[in-house]
Amino acid sequence: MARVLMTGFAPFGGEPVNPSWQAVSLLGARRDDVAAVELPCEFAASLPALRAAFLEHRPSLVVCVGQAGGRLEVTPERVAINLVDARIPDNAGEQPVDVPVVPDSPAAYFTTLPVKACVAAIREARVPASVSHTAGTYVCNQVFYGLMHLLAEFPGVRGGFVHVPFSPEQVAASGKAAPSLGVDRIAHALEALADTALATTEDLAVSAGAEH
Ligand code: PCA
Repeated sequence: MARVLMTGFAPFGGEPVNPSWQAVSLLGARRDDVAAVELPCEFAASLPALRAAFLEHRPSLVVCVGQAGGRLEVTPERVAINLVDARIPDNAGEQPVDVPVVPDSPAAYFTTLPVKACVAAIREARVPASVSHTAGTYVCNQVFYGLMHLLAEFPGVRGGFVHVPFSPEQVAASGKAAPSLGVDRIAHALEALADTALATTEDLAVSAGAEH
């Protein structure tokens, strides 16, 4: 039984790769206790795939990971909102606007990862990181919300979501001007995050707030 289920996403938005899945699969190959699963970047298919992976592996920790092109750092997310508002179509051509992830459910869920302790551990591993207070309104937020909604049925299982930057290869191949982080560094950060979440239930009492 894998202690940790970690998911990454398929490429989307015209990108040839998704560093979230590249890093997660690297970590899954390195660690026996991590089950790595790729989720489709599709509103309809992503949550059933996550639920099936959860029921197959029965982990005590679930970490879903997605690409946030343009972000500078590895960013554990603090809050998932019950809203989908897609800026671009998903990989199935669907572009839902202003619909809930789960009707008649709470407006938001907080992560159950100790995000501040995770950020401290990732920085300790010499990878830039900070807490994020928005996972957006696209497939990643949907999966994050759906994960926390699912875990509400499984007390004792903790989980959350992490956004990661583009990889240098993606940025170089397209010529876009954007920050990037190597897939190996991202995998290293995810490992530090998972180890910290497994070992720590109490978060650090330090500020990670933001004015905007
Ligand atoms: N990032 C997108 C969806 C899949 C991914 O890797 C997002 O942030 O919603």
